[in-house]
Order: sequence, then C-alpha cells, then structure tokens
Amino acid sequence: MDVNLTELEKRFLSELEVIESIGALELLEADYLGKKWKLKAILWGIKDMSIEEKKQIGVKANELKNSFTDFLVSKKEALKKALIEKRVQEESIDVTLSYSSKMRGHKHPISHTTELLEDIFISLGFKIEDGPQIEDERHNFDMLNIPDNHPARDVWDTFWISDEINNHKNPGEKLLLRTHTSPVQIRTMLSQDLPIKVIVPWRVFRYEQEDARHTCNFYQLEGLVVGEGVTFWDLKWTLDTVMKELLGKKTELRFRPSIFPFTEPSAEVDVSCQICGGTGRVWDRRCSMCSGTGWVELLGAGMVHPKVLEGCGIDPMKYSGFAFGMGIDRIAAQRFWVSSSRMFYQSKLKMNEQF
Ligand code: FA5
Repeated sequence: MDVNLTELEKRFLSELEVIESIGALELLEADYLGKKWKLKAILWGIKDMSIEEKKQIGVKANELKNSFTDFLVSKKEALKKALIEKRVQEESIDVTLSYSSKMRGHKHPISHTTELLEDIFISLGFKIEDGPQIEDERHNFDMLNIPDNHPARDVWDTFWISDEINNHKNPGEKLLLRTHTSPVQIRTMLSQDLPIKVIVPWRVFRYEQEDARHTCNFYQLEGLVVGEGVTFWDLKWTLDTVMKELLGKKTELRFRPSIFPFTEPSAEVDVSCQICGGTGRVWDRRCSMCSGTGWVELLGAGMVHPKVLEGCGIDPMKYSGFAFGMGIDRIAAQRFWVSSSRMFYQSKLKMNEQF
C-alpha cells in the first residue's frame, strides 16, 4: 500500500508539471482530491489491514493530501502570475503612437451647459458651492419650511434610502436622494458669513413619470443671494441677464406667480421656446418641448422666506435674499435644439456626436 502512495505522488507531480492553464489545474485537483479522488480509492483497500497498519497508512495518506493541496495552491499562484504578466505585455499602451483627432471625445451637452452657466454667474460675482447628493430630510425639507405631511412634499416625489441601511434615530435624519439643489441654500446660510452670493450646480433625483421634459435623474443649478437690501428686481435682472447671455438676446422671460414653501413671493420662470421660436409648432406639428405653448418652464424662484432665514440664524428684519433653481437639462435642450431631454441619457452616439 505504501508503494501505491509513492506511485500516486509521482504520477501527481508529473501531471502537475505539464499543466499550463487554471482550467486544467482544476481538473487535476478534482481528479486527485475531489469526490472520486484517487487517494480515497487507495484508502478503500485498507479495510483488510490490521489496526496498526491502518493507522500508519491513514497518517501518510493525510500528509500526502496536504502536500497535494500545497502543490496545487502554489501552482495556481504561479499560473495566475504568468497570466497577468502575459496580459500586461499584450495590453501595454504605446503613448507615443499618433491618433486621429476624430477619435477624441467631447463634453456631454449637460456638462457643457453647466460650465457655460458657471462662467456667466462667475462673471456676475457668484461663487460655486457644492452639497451632498444623499441628503437628510432636515436639509431637503424641514429647514426649507416643508415639514412632514406638508402637501408640498408630494411635488418632489422622493427616492428614500431604506431604513435597513439608514438606521436613523431622530426626526430629520432620514436619508434620501436629494430632490433639488435647494438644501445647499440651508448648508450655505448655516456655514457662511453674509453677504452670500452663490450658485450650486449638479445632480438631483425624482421618482418621475418620464417625458420630453421630465427624467428621474436630472441636473439643477441653484442660486442664492442674501444681504442687505436684496430685492425681487435684483432677481429679475439676474435671470434676464443670464438667459439672454446663454440663449441669445431675443430670448424672452415670463414670470408666473407660484408657490414654493421656502420663498415668498414665488414665481416660475419660462423662456420663449428656442425649438419652435415661441410659435408652438415645428413644421406642421405641435412642438413637443413646449407642448405647443411657445414657452418652456426653466426654473422656480423667489425671495427667501423669512422663516428660512430665521431658521439659519439670519435676521429677516435686517437682511433679505433671493433664490432660484433652474433645470440644466431643459436649458441644454433649448440651447442645442434637442426636442426631448430624455435623449441626453440614452447613450446614443449618433445623437451625442452632433455636439
Ligand atoms: C424646485 O426644485 C425648487 N427647488 C426651485 C426653487 C429654488 C424655487 C429656489 C425657489 C427658490 P421645481 O420642482 O419646479 O422647483 O424644479 C425646478 C426646475 O427643475 C424646473 O423648472 C425644471 O426646469 C427642472 N425640473 C424639474 N423636474 C424635472 C425633471 N423631472 N426632469 C428635468 N428637469 C426638471
């Protein structure tokens, strides 16, 4: 029996030596150590031996099994290393190679529009701020004068982070994907000295029924100005200047009375549709971007509500402010004449390569 074990080890080692792939190694492993392992087959033959002989052969067989395992592990490591080295050699990039300029990528229309907006606002003296995309209820709703059960919460259909992950204890700590960039108004007023003049661009999320103007993931740009003597006229002038700079001097703005719990008075601001030139029709069909109205809603705006100022420790009798939140996707669609902002997310090269 002892002779058989020696023979088995020899055979194993010679088979192992010629193996060149991990797949073949796994087959060998199954053959020698798997359910029908050769070693076991030998051990079945020991039932007729004396107890002493059985003990001896058992110990040796176990040692052999352990040494097979060690050999297999180190062979696997060596094969993996060789594979990586081969791939590194094959896939190494020659940075000195010339390339055709046609292969270069370019900015997505939304990034491009964001950067243009940032440049315009910076030229008007604004600073850029940032905030978390996973927000808490306190900043996204409560401190913006939208308490729990306020009907305005329904307007911002929300993706909540499940309680299994967000084991919140106190009211206001529940986490969500921010539904607008307005919570950064609160963060800025709590952390910065007056006067404040900031914009906050980037990503927001809503549980939306998607159409030409609505997507679940989209981009907003928030604006906040707080100081002494800030008026609604300053807000109108700022928005008019920015939109004319961005979309052209002929662009018209329309302010409609609206309600946002965190501004008073509030307005929704439309621009004349650039796709149909404000006529509501493209060729003989209804313009899908403005639903045939000739106007596209781009943003919400208003004077910062005194309760919001107070909540952030700012005296509303002394200071005032305006705020706005514009949809970057819709502005990009207007700027690039894209009839549905859903197209920005469909990864169709034919569409993206036009810009
Ligand atoms: C807000 O989000 C407010 N936070 C805006 C605001 C800020 C008001 C500061 C007052 C003061 P609203 O839900 O209307 O408001 O969204 C603002 C803009 O985001 C819209 O005018 C629109 O241009 C864009 N928008 C809204 N929902 C979507 C959507 N699902 N897909 C693409 N763009 C959207």
